[in-house]
Amino acid sequence: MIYVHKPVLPDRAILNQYIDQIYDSNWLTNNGPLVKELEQKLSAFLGCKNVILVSSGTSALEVAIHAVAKEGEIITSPFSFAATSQAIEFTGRKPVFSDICPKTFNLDPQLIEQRINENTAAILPVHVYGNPCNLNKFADLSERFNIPVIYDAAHCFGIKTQNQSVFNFGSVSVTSLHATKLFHTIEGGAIFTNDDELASKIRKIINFGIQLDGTIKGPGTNAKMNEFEAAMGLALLPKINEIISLRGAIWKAYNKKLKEHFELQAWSPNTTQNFSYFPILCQTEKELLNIFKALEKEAILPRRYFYPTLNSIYNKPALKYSDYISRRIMCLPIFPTLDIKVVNKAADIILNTINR
Ligand code: T4K
Repeated sequence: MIYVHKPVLPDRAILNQYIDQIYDSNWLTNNGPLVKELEQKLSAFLGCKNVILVSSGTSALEVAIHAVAKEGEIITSPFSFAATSQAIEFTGRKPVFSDICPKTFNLDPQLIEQRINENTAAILPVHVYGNPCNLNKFADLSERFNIPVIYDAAHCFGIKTQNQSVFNFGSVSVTSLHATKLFHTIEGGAIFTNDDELASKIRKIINFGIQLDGTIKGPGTNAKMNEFEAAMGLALLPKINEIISLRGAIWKAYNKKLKEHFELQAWSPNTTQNFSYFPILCQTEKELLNIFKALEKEAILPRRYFYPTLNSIYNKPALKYSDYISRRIMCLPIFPTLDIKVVNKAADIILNTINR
């Protein structure tokens, strides 16, 4: 089976060196030495001031919401993975959906203002497939209405825009370090902020709300990353440039064959790519289903990221462009060890199926 992703595993000898350290120290979790080392290395590699490692991308979202958003409504995108709106609901806030731009697939900032009211607690845009949102427009909204922007940057590891990491934007940014991501810690996530005071608050929230003097102040949870997860990240980090370049070769092979036949995502200017996804926009949902069937026969399994749209979870009416894109979008397999022959075969099956 050729799945949409295949997790990268690090060199065993390098991983073993880190596992040996865990056995020597007998320190398994609670802000251990390997978590600290990985935070420092990620801060240097990404160029981000404060990197706080946590147990998942979802817990990163939940903690970020608790840290910066009052109770109330959070305006977000219906075109995302379930974690985005689930984190809003799980923290007791109400998701309010706004439509996306049909070219970038990101929340359209022009439509946000009409949804802002006195109950608005935050805006939570998603950089879909790693494509940065219109950062200047969201910064402007944040400043004018004095509401925080929490970026769901789950797909963005290594992306640079405006000459710096996309994680540096917003009141706070979060990413996923799940096994299916280009850089991972098996399960895991990270929170990024330039604000030292906020970083210190977040560090307390992820550790039950325990303060420096030992008193406990809510909100608090257990969202800590453990040492084995950090070991995986430390062993993988030296391979990151190779991982991105192998993905890039696959992305380019798909692009060469398919770009004339499908509409592709419009990428933000002055922005690098990490080649996490290769989404194609089919002309109709029927065409998408036909392609799925044809690929499945050859054991190639793309995914409908993201279908259905998140507003359907809450029985909210569909939004025009989110619904349009969600019904037609398909993400093709892309991972570093994917054979280019399989990529070409998948592209040929697709082209034969659409017959245009
Ligand atoms: N925000 C956004 C925008 C997100 O996309 C995500 C997660 C989050 C927040 C939350 O972050 P986390 O809490 O997950 O850190 C997968 C990932 O599990 C999920 O992390 C990711 N987004 C989402 C887009 O994709 P599924 O339900 O598609 O996972 P699954 O198990 O079907 O895996 C995808 C494919 O990968 C499978 O077809 C087979 C392959 N696979 C998977 C695993 C776990 C392997 O070959 N080996 C493996 O170990 O969600």
